[in-house]
Amino acid sequence: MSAHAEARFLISAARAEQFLPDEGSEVAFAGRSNSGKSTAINAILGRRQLARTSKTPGRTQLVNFFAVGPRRRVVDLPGYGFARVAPAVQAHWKELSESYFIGRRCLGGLFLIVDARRGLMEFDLQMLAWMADLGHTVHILLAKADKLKREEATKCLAAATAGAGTGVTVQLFSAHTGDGLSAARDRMQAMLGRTRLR
Ligand SMILES: Nc1nc2c(ncn2[C@@H]2O[C@H](COP(=O)(O)OP(=O)(O)O)[C@@H](O)[C@H]2O)c(=O)[nH]1
Ligand SMILES: [Mg+2]
Repeated sequence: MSAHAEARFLISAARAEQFLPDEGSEVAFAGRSNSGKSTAINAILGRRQLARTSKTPGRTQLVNFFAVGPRRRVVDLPGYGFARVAPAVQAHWKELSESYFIGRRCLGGLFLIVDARRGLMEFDLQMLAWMADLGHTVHILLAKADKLKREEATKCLAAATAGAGTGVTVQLFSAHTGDGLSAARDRMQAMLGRTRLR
């Protein structure tokens, strides 16, 4: 039985005015393009094709909202750090992201998706610093952990935990093997239960 059998797509926002009202509670997913964000959302919600996955990253600059329960949402943010995107696209990413993160009171927490083979990169660290500034809770998924040998995965987890700093939680995750799936679901539920609106 899926954890979120009732999960459904709500809207794609290309501009801040299209964001859903700041009410109820949300968990957002961010990360580099191709880090495994959409795949993680699908796995956590137990829905194969809910969030679209792609082998040609960096195209979509949309904020996708999904309902996962009454007044509970998951938000798939546009990926970042894709070297080939034009400056105008980068500026759009920044504008959309600022509009979303600054003052989003219903945001219970952010899932930051990181490719476990790469570990935390410069832009991930900038995101972490920004979220700390804004007071948003962050949980890191070291995704595609199935691509690493056990000792590499252990090292990756230790390095990311050290690099992420205090207050940030970190775990290994694989949508393909289900490794870390129940821990990720538990973390998401906890985040959805805490909001600055109540
Ligand atoms: N081996 C493996 N590949 C994955 C996993 N998660 C995602 N991928 C692959 O990584 C690529 C990018 O995934 P996607 O979810 O579209 O990334 P996004 O751009 O961050 O949303 C796709 O080819 C996925 O099949 C995983 O857990 N294990
Ligand atoms: Mg995606």
